[in-house]
Amino acid sequence: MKTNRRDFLRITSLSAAGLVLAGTAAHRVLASEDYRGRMKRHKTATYCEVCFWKCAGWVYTDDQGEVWKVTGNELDPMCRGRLCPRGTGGVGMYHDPDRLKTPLIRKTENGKQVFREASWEEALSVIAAKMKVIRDESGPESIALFNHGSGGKHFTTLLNAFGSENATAPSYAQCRGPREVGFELTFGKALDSPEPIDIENARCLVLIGSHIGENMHNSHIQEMSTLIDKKAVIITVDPRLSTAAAHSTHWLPIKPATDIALLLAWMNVFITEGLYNRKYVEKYCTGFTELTGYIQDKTPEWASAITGLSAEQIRSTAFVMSSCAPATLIHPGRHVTWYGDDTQRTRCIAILTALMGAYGTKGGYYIPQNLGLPTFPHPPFPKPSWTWKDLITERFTFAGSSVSNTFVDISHPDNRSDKKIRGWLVVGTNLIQTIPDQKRTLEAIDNLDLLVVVDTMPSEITGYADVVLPECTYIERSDHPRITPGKNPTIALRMAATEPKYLTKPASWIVRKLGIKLGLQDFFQYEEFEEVVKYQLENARISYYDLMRKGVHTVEMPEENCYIKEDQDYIFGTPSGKIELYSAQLKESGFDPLPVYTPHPEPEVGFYRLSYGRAPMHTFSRTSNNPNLAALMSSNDLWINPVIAENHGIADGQEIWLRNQDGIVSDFPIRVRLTERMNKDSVYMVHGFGLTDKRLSKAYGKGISDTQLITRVMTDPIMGGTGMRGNFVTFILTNPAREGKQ
Ligand code: MGD
Ligand code: SF4
Repeated sequence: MKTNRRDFLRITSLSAAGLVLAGTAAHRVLASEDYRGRMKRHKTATYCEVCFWKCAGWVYTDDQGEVWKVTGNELDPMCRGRLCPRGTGGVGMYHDPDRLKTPLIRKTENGKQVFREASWEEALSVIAAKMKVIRDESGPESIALFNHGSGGKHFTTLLNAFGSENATAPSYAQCRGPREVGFELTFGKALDSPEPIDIENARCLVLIGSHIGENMHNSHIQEMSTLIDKKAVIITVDPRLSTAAAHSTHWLPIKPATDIALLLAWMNVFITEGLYNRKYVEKYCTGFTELTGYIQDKTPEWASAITGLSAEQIRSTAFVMSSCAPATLIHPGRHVTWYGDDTQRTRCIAILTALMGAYGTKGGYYIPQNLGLPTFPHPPFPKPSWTWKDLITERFTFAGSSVSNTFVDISHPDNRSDKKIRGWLVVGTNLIQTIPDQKRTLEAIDNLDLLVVVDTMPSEITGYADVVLPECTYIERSDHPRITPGKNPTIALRMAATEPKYLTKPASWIVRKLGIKLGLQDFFQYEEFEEVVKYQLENARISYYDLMRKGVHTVEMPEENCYIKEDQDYIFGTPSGKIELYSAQLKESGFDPLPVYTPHPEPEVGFYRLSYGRAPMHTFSRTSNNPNLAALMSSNDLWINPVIAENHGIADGQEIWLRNQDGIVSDFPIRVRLTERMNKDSVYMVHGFGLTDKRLSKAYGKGISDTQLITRVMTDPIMGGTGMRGNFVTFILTNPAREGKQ
């Protein structure tokens, strides 16, 4: 199967075969019927897969199983009965005519690589045979899983049963990882998702480069709008006048890459002006003396020269924050892999939170309550001879989860370690758009013996696969129940609302069939996945049938469990049992025990920092081709400050191309949007566009891919996160294809 050169294959219309099957799913409850009972509407419990907030909802279908709409579930605290525009548009994933429709196998025909249609039986046999060869030659650990979304859990079981624990997801090293480590080091507990932040009770909300409002996380957005209505203080630190900044009481248009200086200066004001919560700090924190000594010279005046903010702005916002404390919530951010010192930046947020006594406190960070469900019985998993942990401890001491880019490294031809990855299972993640430094990812892919991609769409990663497996959408499948920690933890059900379209299958079905072919049938002792769900719920004394009717099961907890009680001897999960302002753990491993501001590279003349973010109607690249959401926003725009545009002779609405500092030219043009909301040293675009597969009929060639231009990665030495904001671009005003680029 290995090819000398792995040509990118566009999935052509040959995959259009297959039937639309009318649904008779057994998990529906009657929603309504007309007065003669002729037209019945049914609803089926689900949770949304359009982003990872996983709001619980209802899929409405008619008697024919045709999907009508998806709505929010009133009982779910993640959405409170209202889905965001993307969630409502989720039915577009089901209806999208461009969906993958049948398994595909790469073959060479007349010296040319093409995909051919295959039956499930053949496709899974090919994969199983290749996995066995890799296992026999190099050990089962040589198979890795890249996953994102609910399919990943099914495939993790398969991988573990096979004898490998090498599973990874981009949500760590390309997203939340640094903040998990920053909080773990300081409070002894990572944050996880959903973040345990008490927005609804905050009196002051501080957003640091956090695009809340553009990045729709349903319940948090709803809570933030309540704060706006209540006229609570909102402080937004962002070089760009983001949606959140536009709704803020204070907007601090900081110079990019200097946030640590601002955060240190805020600490300086808190301590030197005696604004911190003395009682809380004395009772729960260690390292206050070291911190006090350290921040003496980190004055607002010092930070002003670095950040471009006035010393008065820095000082006065510190006073505002302290006047609302402890109900002052500094949002920890979500996509925080920016400049490679991101763990230290989130450590700053954690330290300031501790100084205000805002951890374990109403209006700050609450202590989330959690739930578990019993595991469906299976034999113990075999013990691998090595795992990702062996790689990480050598490289990134504090990584609490696997680092996807490390998996790329040990799959790459330049890997000299005895630990090698030879096969990838890629489930629900478009790695080409997701991991920065596309060239390196493609070199690693070219070096693989097996690449299996499980996706709903012909996303770019499918073009490099040896075998493509079409998964059905979340609307057509049952999955593991969602377990969500919170003030009152919840369990939400997702059951198939209709039959899978075409020849698509759910991940649960795929892993079971593949598992049987690999001789792992003992790990999959069920016929239908619903048996697993029933077992889990019933052994937790939750009625499956009740949950089918309600969709969400909530465990009411006493509110006081979420907050540290006054004078409680609370023991934190750090080695000292205290909040570690000064981190002895970092010091022992050779890192700065207190966060240090380091200047980062600046753009050369004529170049601008490439900044990127989110739009309320899209999630990464997974929604770009969704017919409902593409109708709302079909392409990204390039935000440019009018002064910059004038200097370069660029007009509003003009289409231009970009070239980055390493000479990479964008595949496609992007439309310019002139706006004063943009600072003068950066340009901005929404991530997830500029897709290159022509089968994505609504997304192909629309806008620019930020990832294509992110060739310089600033790796966080503490946990391996890939800082992506150190890339610079300049403008190309005429089509570079005419000059031989394409
Ligand atoms: P997507 O690009 O949306 O995001 O990384 P990814 O999760 O890889 O790719 C999702 C893929 O899942 C698509 O191919 C989609 O078709 C497929 N899919 C959707 N639903 C299903 C399903 O039900 N089953 C299966 N099998 N497949 C499905 C996100 C990651 O990207 C994250 S979390 C962050 S925060 C980073 N953001 C980011 C950025 O802002 N800029 C740049 N340049 N890179 C980034 N990388 C990171
Ligand atoms: Fe779906 Fe929106 Fe909820 Fe995300 S926030 S899970 S897209 S409804």
